[in-house]
Amino acid sequence: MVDMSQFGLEIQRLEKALKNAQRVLITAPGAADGDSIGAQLALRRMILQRFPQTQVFVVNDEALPPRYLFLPDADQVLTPETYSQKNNRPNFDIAFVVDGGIDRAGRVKSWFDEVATKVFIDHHSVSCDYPYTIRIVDKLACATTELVYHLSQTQVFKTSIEPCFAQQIYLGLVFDTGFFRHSNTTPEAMILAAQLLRTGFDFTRVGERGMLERSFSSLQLMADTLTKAQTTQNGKIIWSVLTQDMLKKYDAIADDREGIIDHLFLTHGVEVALLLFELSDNQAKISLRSQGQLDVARFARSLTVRGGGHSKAAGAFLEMPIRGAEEFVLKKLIETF
Ligand SMILES: [Mn+2]
Repeated sequence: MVDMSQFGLEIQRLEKALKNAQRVLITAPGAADGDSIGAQLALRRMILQRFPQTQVFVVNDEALPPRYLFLPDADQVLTPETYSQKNNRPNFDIAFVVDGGIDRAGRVKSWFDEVATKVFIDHHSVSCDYPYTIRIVDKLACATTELVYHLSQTQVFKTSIEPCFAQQIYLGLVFDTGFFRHSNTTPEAMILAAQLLRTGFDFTRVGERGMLERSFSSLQLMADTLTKAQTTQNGKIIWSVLTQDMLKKYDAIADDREGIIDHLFLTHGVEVALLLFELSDNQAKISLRSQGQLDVARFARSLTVRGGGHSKAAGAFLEMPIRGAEEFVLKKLIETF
């Protein structure tokens, strides 16, 4: 359960900084996902509502993935290029990074570094040495938007929960809990979702467009990858390989592999699923899912120092050609299984 009273002092300092702020920067690591984009846009709304003297800029290193363009305020998400077309030199009074640390925010990091008040809002359990001014970090929140919601209901913000704000928060909840099925799902998160639904936004659309929709090329890539899947150990291990040639064939992008591992894993009788993805001639990334018998985070770390994750979902980077990686990982997996 998220308890905001632990952040009393931080919230006081946040209020003071926002009262005196003109220009506000909001960012997040890499390409936005459902939680990070929901959190950034909801935060923007709540700041503008309570501190109308501010100008709030949401700037991400990479452009917003098309699947999120349906979200309210999606047109407010800028890249360093689109920001610079319309604005002067980036200078801000307060900057926020949400859903992950500033070290992965690409080109926006140098902008953030220069800002006097640096705010970190997150639900990951990463320890980082970056000198943030204000930290609102709670591992118990299932999504950053859950934390942002609780912040929005403190005395400082008292944000009114209207349909636009509600669906931004809701997208983060469904994204990070996988429609309330991952182990991070809490009764509190479901109660919050129910409250949000009462505002009457189109939750079917948020779920389908923001979570499930694929481009046609991505659909073909998935079909091909699933067709090439193989099983071993009486169907308990399933794996498939996705190469750069396949990406080219379907005119797909790396992001289009999202969700394929879930289809492999949700095959009847499967206990461990493995997807190997060719990054370049000599580099591969693997994704792993497990029902729980095999700790795939530990397995990933046994392959390389560049491996890790959770016991049921993990990944690793391997410095080897894709077919070599396939042979290496599969052999290790069968030995460990
Ligand atoms: Mn998140």
